[in-house]
Amino acid sequence: MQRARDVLARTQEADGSWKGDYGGPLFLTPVYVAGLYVMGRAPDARTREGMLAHLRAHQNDDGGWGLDVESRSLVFTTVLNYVAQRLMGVDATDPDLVRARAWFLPRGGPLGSGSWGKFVLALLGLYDYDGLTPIPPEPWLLPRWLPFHPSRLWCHCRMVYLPMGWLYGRRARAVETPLLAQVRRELYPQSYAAVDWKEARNRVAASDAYTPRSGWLRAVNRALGLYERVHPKRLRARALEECLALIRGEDEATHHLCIGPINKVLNTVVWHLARPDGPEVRAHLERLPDYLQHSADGTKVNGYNSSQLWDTAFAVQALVASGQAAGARDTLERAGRFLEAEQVLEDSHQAARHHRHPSRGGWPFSTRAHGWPISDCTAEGLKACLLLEPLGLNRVPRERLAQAVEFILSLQNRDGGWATYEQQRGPRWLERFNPSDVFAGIMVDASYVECTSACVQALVAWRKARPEAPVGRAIARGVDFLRRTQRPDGGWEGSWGVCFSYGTWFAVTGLVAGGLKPGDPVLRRASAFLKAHQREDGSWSETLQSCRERRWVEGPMGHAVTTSWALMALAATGDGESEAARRGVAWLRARQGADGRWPPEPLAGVFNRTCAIHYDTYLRIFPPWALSRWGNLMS
Ligand code: LAN
Repeated sequence: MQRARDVLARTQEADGSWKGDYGGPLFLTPVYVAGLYVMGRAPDARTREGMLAHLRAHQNDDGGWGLDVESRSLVFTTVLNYVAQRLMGVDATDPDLVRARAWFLPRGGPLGSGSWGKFVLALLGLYDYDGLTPIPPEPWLLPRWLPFHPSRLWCHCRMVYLPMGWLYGRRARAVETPLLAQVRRELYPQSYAAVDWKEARNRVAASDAYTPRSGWLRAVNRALGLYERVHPKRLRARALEECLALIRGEDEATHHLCIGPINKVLNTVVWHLARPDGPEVRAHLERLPDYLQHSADGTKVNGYNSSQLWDTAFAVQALVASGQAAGARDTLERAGRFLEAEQVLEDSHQAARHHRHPSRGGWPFSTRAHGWPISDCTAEGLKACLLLEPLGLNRVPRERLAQAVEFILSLQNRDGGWATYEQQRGPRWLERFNPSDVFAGIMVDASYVECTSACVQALVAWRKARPEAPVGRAIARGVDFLRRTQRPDGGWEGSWGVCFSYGTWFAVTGLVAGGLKPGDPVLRRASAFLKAHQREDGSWSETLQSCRERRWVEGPMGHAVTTSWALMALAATGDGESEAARRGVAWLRARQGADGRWPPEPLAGVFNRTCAIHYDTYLRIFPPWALSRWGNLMS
């Protein structure tokens, strides 16, 4: 544990945070390259070399690219990464690109791609807008009370479809170049002129169809197709204006970072077309490099501008849990400063006009500048500050801690749980209209086990520090949500980590914080669930396939992060002294290297059930945290 703590201390940034690679997805880099190309730009030489190396490193044996670095090939990412490499100057005769073509051509090329791929290609003029299911901007003009008003979509989804609507409404398209003309000839199994675009709208290769298009969605698409033929010009102009105003709102609230890498690129392209060389474009270009990550496996576009706040809050908790905070005072002091510096202090400008929830008091996943605070990031930030308080290392003033609590309370859903950035706004049936093909659960921000547990834990910690705080009812409702979501097998499904081990760790920790005692049937079932999935060698192992198939799927090896989650959950249920826990701890200890680190293993993060994402600090945070939980129980 001492060596593990030293590793954490050594890898802290000067600003007190932990900052690392947040890669994994393989659809972000090509969108970035395509966006630059539409603007007549290209990555600088170092970035270009790094990106090419990254794509080479992650091409699958069959010649394609997966949705992320670990998954099987999709047409979506294979075609986009092929195009990105061509745009960065790789020749069509390059053997790896020849292999890629051999993979995607029999699957229809762009015609088989998931819908976002088709959109990006349309932007480049490599796919006809007639072949897209319509994404008109007009829904933004509908009355807000409608259950399907776009402001009710999950913020990540609506912030991607917002610039898409503007670009679609304008049929925005890159200036044609000889290179684009040539690439267009390479992409299709038949001649471009012979493509039946209407038919192409409904086509998607089996590899890309994770979320099937429902009858409901197909009906809406048909209706929108008819609307597109008759849409009034004046209405379109007004809708485009509304979209542009909302895009400006997003840019300003996020200091031009935008909520994520996709709308970051699309918004930049929007401004390039709306006001070429204007101040908006300049402001955007300055913030583009924030998303770039140069790593051992090349250069990639990160999934977020960073995961700093999240990692720092966890690092603090792991260090304090180890019971020897004294030895890590400097590290914790710096972390405390970082937490202080990144809390959001004000609501964004005209929040309601821009469909934004008030943000004062919240913590984002990354940095204050990002401007989108999240329920569980706020909860973990608050928990960390409250742990630092008795050590004299908390820097956040009382009233700002109270604002964090207010922020958390303002996000609780009617079902007692917490979603991510907002209260649930849309009905669950909106999921039937998910048009993305490759992702699940992108339409509605509904309650999650992880967010709910984190908020319950934070409120409990707050009540311990300030016994007069009126948070009892919120806690009780959260606990009730956690109870209700336990599956018959005793586990909980996680959404943002792989998968049942993550969900169960959160659920159990929240329930115990909320007052459940060892011996409670809920905890006994959870413990039995975990024990049933322990491997011969004492470890636990879960892969991304767990999230996709919604049942526990093991990999060939034990994973230190999965084992840590399982061990922490077991300890919380009261089974920390069981034989199962002993064997798990022994495995985890034996796996630590002489340098204090745990060796690399498959990605432990996930989103929207299908895409893996890398959390750089998890292998440094969770194993020592788990070991110390166990150590404390034993002493
Ligand atoms: C994240 C990153 C952080 C993550 C946690 C805080 C860990 C989680 O507990 C709540 C959900 C959240 C905020 C989250 C949601 C989905 C994100 C934003 C991501 C996994 C990072 C990238 C991903 C985003 C959706 C990627 C772009 C793709 C789309 C489908 C829009």
